[in-house]
Amino acid sequence: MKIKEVEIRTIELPLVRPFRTSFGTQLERPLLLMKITTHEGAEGWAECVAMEAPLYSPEYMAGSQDVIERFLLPAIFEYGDIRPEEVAGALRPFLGHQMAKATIETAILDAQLKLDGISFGSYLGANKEEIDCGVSVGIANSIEALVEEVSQYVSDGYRRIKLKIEPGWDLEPVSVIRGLWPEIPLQVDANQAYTRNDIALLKKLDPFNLLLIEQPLDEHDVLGHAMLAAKVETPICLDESITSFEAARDALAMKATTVINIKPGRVGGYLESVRIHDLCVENGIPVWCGGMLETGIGRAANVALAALPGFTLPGDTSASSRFFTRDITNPFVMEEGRLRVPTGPGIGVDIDHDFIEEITTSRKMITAP
Ligand code: NPG
Repeated sequence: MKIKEVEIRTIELPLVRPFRTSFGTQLERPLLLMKITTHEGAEGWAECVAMEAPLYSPEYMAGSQDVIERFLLPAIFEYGDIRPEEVAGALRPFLGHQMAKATIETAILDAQLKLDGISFGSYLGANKEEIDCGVSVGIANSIEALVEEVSQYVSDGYRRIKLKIEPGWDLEPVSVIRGLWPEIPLQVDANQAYTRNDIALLKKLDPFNLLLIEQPLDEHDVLGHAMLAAKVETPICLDESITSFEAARDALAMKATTVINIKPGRVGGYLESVRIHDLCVENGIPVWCGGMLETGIGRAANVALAALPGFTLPGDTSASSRFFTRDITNPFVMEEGRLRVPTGPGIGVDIDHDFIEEITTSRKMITAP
């Protein structure tokens, strides 16, 4: 496939409610959208999951756009006729920037699969038609507000609740929610907010029968996670630390993680995600699909990935309405706590061009030389 033109837009979607994590509060979701057009007449779409500021990962929107325009796209143009499976190799000389690389690979994959008439799910190896949905619940202003929000999600049908935690907002919210919903699959996510000195505190989460504690320590402290995992009963799950297949392989070898959150943007794309999935399946390690406040474009591809056999835990693959009043695609609507895996070619969703136009904050066209 040969790329003719690339459109890069920034858009900004309002969130239905503020989303607070240990690294900040978001009121809206600004993001980078990419549309590629090929000489064969195909169109491919992808969104870049990088946030506006480098608070979750070193990547950030303007940086991703810069590296895409300055280095990554020129390398793809120079490659010429390219298949999705060749994109990672073509971009390998440039270090890091997994989210930017994932965007390009995903857009090319979408275009190729549309040409071939194959859905993302079939291509990746999905064996489910629908997937169980979990929901991520931000840090609330009070326990009462948290209980109200969780009640809403439980009555919406979500099959797993993830509470964001940080020092000072951990044991109490977990014990209250567990007390009110003794049976619900429950897990917590600290986004690196603790240190090795907090092992005794994190051990106090053991009685609450949590599915897992996600990324309690710094992303570089893989050994610290192994030390923690040896001391607590609750499974430890790495997110930010897993930036590639190799990082996953090594973290497993160190016993720093017994569950893995796979986020395609964080690891450089869906093909790398499948490699990590396969590694985990071989090693009997359950995986689940993380979320980064994706619109319907990113969500569609995530839902397809989450339908692979090793994804045995519900992911952060919630309905569009969890974050947005209006999505930029046909919305993902949950039924009985599940989302249907799109079956159309490529990511398999309809793009709402009018709405995208309305919320566009910048637009740039890049034509292949
Ligand atoms: O459902 O899309 C979603 C959000 C899930 O909590 C969620 N994501 O740390 O995993 C995370 C967190 C996140 C959100 C990370 C935004 C980075 C940016």
